[in-house]
Parts: sequence; structure tokens; C-alpha cells
Amino acid sequence: MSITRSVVHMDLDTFFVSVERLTNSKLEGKPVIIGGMSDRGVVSSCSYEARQFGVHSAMPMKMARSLCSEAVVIRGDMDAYSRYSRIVTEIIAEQAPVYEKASIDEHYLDITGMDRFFGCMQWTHELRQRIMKESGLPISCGLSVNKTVSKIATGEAKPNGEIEIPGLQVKDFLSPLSIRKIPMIGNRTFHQLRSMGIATIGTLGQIPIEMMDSLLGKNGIVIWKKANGIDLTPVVQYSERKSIGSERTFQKDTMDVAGLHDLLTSMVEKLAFQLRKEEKLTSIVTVKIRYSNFDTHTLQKRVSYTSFDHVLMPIARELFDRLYQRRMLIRLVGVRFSGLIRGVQQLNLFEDTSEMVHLYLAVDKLRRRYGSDAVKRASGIQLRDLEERTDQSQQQKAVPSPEERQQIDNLKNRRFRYWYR
Ligand code: DCP
Ligand code: MG
Repeated sequence: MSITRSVVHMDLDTFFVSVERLTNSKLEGKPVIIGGMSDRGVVSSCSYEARQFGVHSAMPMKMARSLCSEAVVIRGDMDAYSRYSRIVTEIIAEQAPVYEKASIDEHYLDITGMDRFFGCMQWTHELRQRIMKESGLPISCGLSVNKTVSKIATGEAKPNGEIEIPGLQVKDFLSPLSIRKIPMIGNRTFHQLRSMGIATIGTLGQIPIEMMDSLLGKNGIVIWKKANGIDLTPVVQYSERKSIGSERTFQKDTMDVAGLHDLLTSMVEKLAFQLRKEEKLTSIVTVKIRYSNFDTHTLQKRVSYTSFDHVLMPIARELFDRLYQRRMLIRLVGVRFSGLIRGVQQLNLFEDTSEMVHLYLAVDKLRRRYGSDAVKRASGIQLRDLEERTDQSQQQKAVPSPEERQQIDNLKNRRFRYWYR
């Protein structure tokens, strides 16, 4: 027997803008845009006043400025956003039996069974009020029977609202909405379906499932199910303990600090690449050392959500330098990233460094093709004795072919695309 679930989705309204408004009340009621300041930057977040001019996130800043010249444009402050993101998560963690932090500003909560004590909507309402009171930030939410419907409901509740869609009303709620509201439908799928005359979720849900399969494969089936209000994916408890890490025990204990720095660099590089590949950001860096007498020490630091090597490397090195106080041989060194959330690197790209983004894109592309050892920072190359043996054939492949070079150049020249979710 399946029980009906109660799933809440919560998403902060114009998150980055709302945080800026906390410290600058002059921004209230005005079109505000947060993002990279140069013409090559992109919009991260924009107020509803700016949206009325057609501005939306991921739009090139140049276009946003020309659509809405009176907008106040602000370079983001990722430290503040990370801090507020945590404040909200902590409130939710205190109240909710099971919650999943899905991105920097959204959470899913499974509150099935809560209605035995309070009404689920009443509980959700009170939590939402508490978040707004304690953080000062507006947030919207949807309550329904699964993640997809709840997320769509949040979208309909925005700004500053809450909606409940009981199981029996799911079909009627979804039916008139644009297929664009289904979270999985991106631009390409939208246009593909639209060109077949499919505009609403109701129409989409009536297409034979076999047709969706032959049109879009596996994704087609998932989309079809979503259109019919079916989504069995569980709310997966978010845990700060979720982490990725790497450690190395040396064949021969060492005191070669320069070599250890190099090793840390290469570990951070690999792990940060893994973060980007999995579209994750970290917020806690931990470094561990074990001396030859097995004494083990760790030190950790909270950081703003990031997946950039150049941000994480100095932090890992700083932690290492603070840890390595005794002039004793080291047996093991390790690095770990935890406090992970979904999100991609461009999220914290407020600097005018689109060149750097291109570099990351190009390097990651090489790594995906040739393995994560293919490209390394100069300092990571001279690992000498500390490095494990690498496969010679792998290294040879690391030199890009002429076509590969061409592809990388094209990539560098292409206008920076914003990837998020
Ligand atoms: N973000 C970003 N780039 C994107 C999308 C989002 O940097 N392409 C950042 C800025 C947003 C935050 O993530 O403030 C949350 O994303 P949302 O999609 O929830 O957007 P907002 O919170 O800004 O607006 P909304 O009220 O629609 O939720
Ligand atoms: Mg939001």
C-alpha cells in the first residue's frame, strides 16, 4: 500500500537581490540586477521590477543593461549569500524531520505524517513565517504530493506566497500551465514540443507515452510522468557529512614541504574538478596530516560556496601550513571538501573574469576527455617522489590534437554560457 506523501518545496525570492536589500533599503521597489559588472558578465539574480523589462537570470549583462537602463547593477557578494543560505538551512534543519538542500536557496522537505499533529499546510506556513522573521528574506513555498508538483507550485506562489496542491487537485493544477514549468524542460525540448503544437502540461500528459519515448528517449518518459503529476523520487536527507576527499600515504615519510604543497595542489585540483563535474559546490575544506608516529591532526575552514581551484588551493595550503607545526616526518596528507550543495562554478563569478571561466571550461573539457591527470598546474607537475606512478600512455594522450586545439579555441571564443541546474 502506498501512502500519500507530503512534500514541501521552498525557494527564496530573488535571493541575491533580497540579501542586498537587507543592508540597503534604497534598493526596495527598484529594478536591481546582480552579476558580473563587465559587458561580458551575466545576470545572476534580478528583482521582479527588473524582470518587468524582460531581464532574467543567465542573460548577458550587456543585454540586461540595454533592456533596463535604470537598473541598479551590483557585483555580488558570495560570502554574504553563503551566510544567509546557511541561516535558512539551519532553521529548516531544526524544524523538518527530513530535508534536502537542493541548491543555494532551495530546499525540499518530506513532512509526511505531520498532519497527525498539525495540518501540513499550517506547519509549512509557520515555518515559512519563521524563516522570514529570522532571516529577513522573502521565501515562497509549495506543498503537494511529490517534489515536481511542489516545485511547480512554488513557482506559481512566487513572489512571497505559499500554495497547497492536494493530491486530488494535482491534474487540474498542472493542466493549464505551460510545459516550460516542468523543471526538466530546457529550451531545446521546449521548442521541439512546441513545434508539435504541445503547449500545456495537460496536452503533454495526454500524448501516448511510447511517442515521448521515441521522441526524447528515457527523458521523454520522465517528462511524461511529471506532466501527469507522477514523481517517486525521494527527498534525500541533506547532510553536511556528505563529502569528497583524497589522501595519500607515502612510501617513505617526508618533510619536503615544497613537495607536500605541490601534492596538495594536485589533490585540490582533482577534487575541484570532480565537484564541477558533478555540479556541486563545497563550503568546508578540511586538511589532514598524520605524522610518522601516527599522531593525526585535522583543521577545517568554512568557505563561501565554490568549486574553483584557485579559491580552494590557497585555503588548503593555509590549513596545511597551520597544521604542520612540528618539524617531524609526515606519513599521510589528505584534503576533504564537505558541506556540498548542487550548483555550478559560475554561481560565484562576479569578477570580470570571463577569460578565467573559459580557461576552466577548456581545461575541464580536456580532463573529461583524457582523464583528470591530463592537465595540471605548473606547480602540480613537479611532484617527483611524492607522486604515485602515472601511466605513461595516459600522459602521452594529454597533448591535444590539432582538432582538439581548435575545439578549445572555439570554446574560449564562444560567449560565456551560464550553467545552472
Ligand atoms: N543564480 C545564479 N545564476 C543563475 C540562477 C541562479 O547565479 N542562472 C543564483 C542567484 C539567485 C540564486 O542562485 O539569487 C537562486 O536562484 P533562483 O533560480 O532561485 O533565482 P532567484 O532566487 O534570484 O529568483 P526567484 O525568486 O525566481 O527564485
Ligand atoms: Mg530563488
